[in-house]
Amino acid sequence: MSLLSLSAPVAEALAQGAPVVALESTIITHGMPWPRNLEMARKVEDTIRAEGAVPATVAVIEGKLCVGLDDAQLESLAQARGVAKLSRADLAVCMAQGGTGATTVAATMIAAARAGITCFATGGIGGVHRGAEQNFDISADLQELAQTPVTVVCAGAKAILDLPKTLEVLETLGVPVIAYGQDQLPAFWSREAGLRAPLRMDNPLEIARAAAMRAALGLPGGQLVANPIPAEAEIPREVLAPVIARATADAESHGIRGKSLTPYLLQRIFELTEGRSLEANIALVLHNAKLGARIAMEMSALPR
Ligand code: PSU
Ligand code: MN
Repeated sequence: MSLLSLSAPVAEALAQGAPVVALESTIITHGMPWPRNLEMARKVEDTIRAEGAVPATVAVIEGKLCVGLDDAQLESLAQARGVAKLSRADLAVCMAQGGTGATTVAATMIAAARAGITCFATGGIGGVHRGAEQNFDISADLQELAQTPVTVVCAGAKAILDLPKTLEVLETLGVPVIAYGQDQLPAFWSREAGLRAPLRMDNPLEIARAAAMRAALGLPGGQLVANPIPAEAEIPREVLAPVIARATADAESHGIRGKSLTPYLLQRIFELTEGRSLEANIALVLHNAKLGARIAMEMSALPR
């Protein structure tokens, strides 16, 4: 029995060595409200197709680890309630029990690597949470980047995190953090985090070559590409700072922790910005899908 359930377009593209971009599903089930989540998921897939690559949204459906969903599967996932949020720790358990769950960045990377997909586009990765020195909340996404060979295109770590600590952990784990087209690290809803990124690259070919070189050296792990949100969609850091402080304080006073923290903060920031954060989130995901497709195309064109 094959572990993965590949959609027909994904199976065909992989067999031909054509470019494929993996996509996560937690952003659909836990990151955005219905029906904007479905609209976003469809647009992201269309953006990747328009660039000439094949999208592969990953999720566990009734125990099957699906790589590539059809429109009906996408729609039922977007509408579902109480879906599990799966990471490295619980992916296999959910599959063994025949459950249904959305994959985070970590679980999506695991599925992508198994399928032979080397490029993955998302919004933001998980990182080191504020107060990590007390609560030890560090996303499993960081460990995954250290061990699974997938290039992940995001818009930087979410500004709800402790960004300097997130960069330190990524450095310790040996994960290249590459700002795309600028020196500053982008911070999800804002173009700049007020921190210099460790690395900078300016075109998809360089990023594809660096991934190939990493593989040739036998180094485990992936690369993190941080693509700044388009200027017209950004929410400046100064505007967001008090909103994040308020959302974080609310999470604390309601005792929200663990897996629920990121979804809670995203929802609270959505309310406090009257929906502006969602518009920015959608814009940055589409922007990342486009860059992810271009990187996947350069990867598939490299000599093997
Ligand atoms: N990016 C978004 N929205 C999201 C996420 C990422 O724009 O909801 C999800 C991803 O699936 C990521 C997860 O892996 O949040 C991180 O969760 P945690 O902090 O619990 O590890
Ligand atoms: Mn966490």
